[in-house]
Amino acid sequence: EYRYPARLNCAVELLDRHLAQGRGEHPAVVTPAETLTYRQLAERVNRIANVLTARLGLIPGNRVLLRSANNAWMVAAYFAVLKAGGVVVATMPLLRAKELGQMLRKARISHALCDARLVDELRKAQAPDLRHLLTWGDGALETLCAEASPDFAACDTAADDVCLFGFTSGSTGEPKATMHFHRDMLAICDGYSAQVLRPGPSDIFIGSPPLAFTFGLGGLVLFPFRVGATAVLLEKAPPEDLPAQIAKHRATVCFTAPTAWRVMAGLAGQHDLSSLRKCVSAGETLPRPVFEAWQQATGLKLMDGIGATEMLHIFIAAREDQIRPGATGIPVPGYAAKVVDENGAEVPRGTPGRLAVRGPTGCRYLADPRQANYVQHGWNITGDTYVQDEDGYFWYQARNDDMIISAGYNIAGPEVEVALLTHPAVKECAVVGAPDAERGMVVRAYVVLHSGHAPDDAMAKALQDHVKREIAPYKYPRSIVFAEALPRTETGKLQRFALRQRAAQ
Ligand code: 3SK
Repeated sequence: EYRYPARLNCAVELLDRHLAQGRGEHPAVVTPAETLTYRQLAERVNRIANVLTARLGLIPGNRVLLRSANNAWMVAAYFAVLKAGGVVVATMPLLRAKELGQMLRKARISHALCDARLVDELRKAQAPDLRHLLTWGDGALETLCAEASPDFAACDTAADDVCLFGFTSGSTGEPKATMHFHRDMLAICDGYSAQVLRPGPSDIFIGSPPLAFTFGLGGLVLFPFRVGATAVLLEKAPPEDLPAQIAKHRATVCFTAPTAWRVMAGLAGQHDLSSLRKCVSAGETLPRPVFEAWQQATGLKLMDGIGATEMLHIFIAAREDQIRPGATGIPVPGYAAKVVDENGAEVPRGTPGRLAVRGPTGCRYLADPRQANYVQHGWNITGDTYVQDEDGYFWYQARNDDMIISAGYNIAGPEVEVALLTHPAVKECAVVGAPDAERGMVVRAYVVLHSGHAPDDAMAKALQDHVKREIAPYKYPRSIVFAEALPRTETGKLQRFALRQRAAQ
């Protein structure tokens, strides 16, 4: 299904094609600072590609670190590297010198393009292979671009040349670089986007994930560009502000995480969100109360999906007419998924087990022995526990290491979280196992309360009783710890491992 020519440069397919087909004057990128049509963006891309190759000696296969918030220069730099046959290594703006150094060394990065506002940490990073560091926003790259030609002939890359290293920190340990090909960039557009999301050229995409996270790359750049639509890029998109931005830009497609949708549901009534057509939730499992709150507030169904940096993007989801609230969905066309036991044998429908998936994209870690854990017998083992029902729908239970075994019961932490979230005092929560002499583990909930609620024993008891009413009483959190905030990764994912460590102390 995903057949591409043997020679393929994804930048040509995603960007230059629109000029060749007469869509050069359509807005490609809108930011608070500027709006670029496809033609203007292509020109900037070409100038940067000329700077990279003619001035900085970039050759195909060189790895280029990009460091920026979501803006038009970041997108142009991204496509310039792709078009020149380089390998993009996009990094989260919040990363520090230590983490940047790990990536620079692991990926043997030779070139870096960086927003001048973020360059200090990069300069502090130890990087023996880094030969060129160029900044924009301070005039350095801009000056070279002004002197460079606006034309650039794309590098004649192969469809399966690596074009992107997506770094993932996983839950702990050394960051891993996942390698993706030029054809993978198109496969996620022609798979998840074309067949589940189904956008058109008049769509206006908006959202919060950083472009360095492949969730953001796909949702805010590749998917709109594949169909010649418009991407609104915001350097900061806190959920408190996103509804106003959606209203301002008349955005039609929004990508963000469940925690943001939850906040936005509370604010929806204050804004005109009538332009919105598609609301994608991923990055973490979507609790059913959030699905319901958003539907009640806007009449729209949140489109849940599970993706992974290893798989490049979402591989299980559902079109709006296929959504079953609470289920993640069914495999995106072109992917196969099953639930397996420890030995890789498929378990009966209705039985929890490890999710295994394969399709046009998949995990290829750069020089990392953990590859053998992730890909087993040709299947990607994502680290999630799922149940598949009789109709083929996949229902998330937990990350494999989020299952809590307490007095012989198997309890999925996220299920207890969903129950807690239906209590009006609970703003956020995370449930992990805490060691216990009697029961092996007990269910512990870390709870952030909405303002105006007291974090006292009476509240803890009220929450425990509430959970016992919502789900099987043996799952209730025997231990409740009130917190001001929960630890999250730079992509906004809950760091349950940090709470597990805290619970073990
Ligand atoms: O959930 C994730 O981690 C993810 C990663 C990459 C692309 C998309 C998603 C949802």
